[in-house]
Amino acid sequence: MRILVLGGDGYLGWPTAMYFSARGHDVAVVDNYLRRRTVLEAGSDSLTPVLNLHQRVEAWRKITGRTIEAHLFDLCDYEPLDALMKSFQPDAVVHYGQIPSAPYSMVDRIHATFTQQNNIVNNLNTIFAILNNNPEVHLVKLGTMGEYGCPNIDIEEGYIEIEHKGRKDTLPFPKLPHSWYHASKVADSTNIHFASRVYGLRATDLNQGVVYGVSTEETDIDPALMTRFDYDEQFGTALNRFCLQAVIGHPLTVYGTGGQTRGFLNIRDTLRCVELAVENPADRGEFRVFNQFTESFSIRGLAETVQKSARELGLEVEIASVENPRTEAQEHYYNPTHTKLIDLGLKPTLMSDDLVKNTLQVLMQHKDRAVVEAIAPRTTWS
Ligand code: USQ
Repeated sequence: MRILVLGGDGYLGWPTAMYFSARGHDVAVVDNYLRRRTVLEAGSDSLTPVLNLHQRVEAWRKITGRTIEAHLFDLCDYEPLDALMKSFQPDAVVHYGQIPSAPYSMVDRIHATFTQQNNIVNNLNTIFAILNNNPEVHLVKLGTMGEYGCPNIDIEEGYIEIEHKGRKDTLPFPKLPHSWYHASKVADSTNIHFASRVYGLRATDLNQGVVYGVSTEETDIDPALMTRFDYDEQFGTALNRFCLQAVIGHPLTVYGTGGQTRGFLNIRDTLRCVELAVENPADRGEFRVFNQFTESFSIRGLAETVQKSARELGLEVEIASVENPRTEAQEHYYNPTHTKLIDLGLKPTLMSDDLVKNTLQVLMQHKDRAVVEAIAPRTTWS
C-alpha cells in the first residue's frame, strides 16, 4: 500500500514510517519540526539523540535499502498538502501531526488557541485534501482516550446506544476532555464524523491511551534510527517520565494521590494497531472509533512498578507526592471497552518488570543528556 504519515518525525510517527516501510509499503512522511521546536523552547530536548528527518531517511536507505519520502511543511498550509496528495497518491493517510500535550495547551491563552488552531485546522486540511483528491483514501487519525474523560459509567468504543423518553439511537459517546488539547481532539472527531456522514469520508479514529517505551523492532536496528524520548513536564507522559526519573535518581513525580487511572499501551502496540486499522479500512461514509490501549493502571501503581524494576537494577528510587498541578479526578471509576483492535488480531505487549527494565537500560545509556530542571511540573490548570 501507499501510506502517507503526517507527523512522521515524531515519537510515534518515525517508528510508524519505518514499520510500514520495513513491511514493503511505500511510505512518505510530512513534518514541520513543531515538536522539536516546542520542546527546545520549553528548555528541554529529546533524551535520545535523534538525527534530522532527512538524515533519518538517508540512514534508513543505507541500512535497509528502502526509501521513505520526506517532506517538510506545515499541515496548516493547504497547498503543499494538496500537491503531495496528488503526487504521492496514498491509499491511507495516518495523521499523527498534531500538538499532543495537555500541559502545553494549558500554559495560557496563546498556547490554548495555538493548540486548537493548529490541530483543528490541520485536521480539516487533511480531510479536504483527501476529499478533493481521492475520497477512497482511508484517514487513520490519532485521537485520544482523554476525549472521554472519566465518566462514572463504562466508556464504550466511540458510540453508545441510548434510550431516551421512549426512543432509541446510537450516538457518539459523551465527551469530557481533560484539557484544551484533549478538547481539540474532540473537535477533530466531530469534524471527521461530519465529513463521513456528509461527504462519504472513510475514517478511523484511534482513541489512544498513554504510550510508553522507547524501542521498536526498527529503532533497535541502529542508533541512527532511534525515536525521540520526551520526559519534560509538558511533553513527557507519565510512565516515560517515571522511567527517566528512576534512571537519574529523581523522586517519581506522582501528582496528588496518584489514584488517577488511565489506559496504557506499549509503543510497539501503537504500530501494530495502526497497521491493523490500515489493513482493514473503514467503509465509505463510515467513522469507526477504536479505543487503543491494552491495560489500565493507576498512576501510583505505575510508580510502584517502576520503583520495583529499578530496584532490581540496583537503583533506589523514591516516590514523591507532588501537589497535583491539574484539575482532574484523583479517585474515580474507569472501565473503558477496548475489544475492536483485539478482534482484528492485536496481541497485546503487556507491561512486565522485564519491559520496564529494558526501557530503564536504554535510558541509562543517555542519562547524561537529561535536563533535570525540565522535570518538575510548572504548568497548572488553575
Ligand atoms: N501524571 C503524574 N505525574 C507525572 C505526569 C503525569 O501523576 O509526572 C498524571 C497526570 O496528572 C494524569 C496522568 O498522569 O492524571 C496522565 O498524564 P500524562 O501526562 O501521562 O498524559 P496526558 O496528559 O493524559 O496525555 C498523554 C499524551 C496525549 C494523549 C494522552 C492519552 O500526551 O497525547 O492523548 O496521554 S490519555 O491520557 O488516555 O488521554
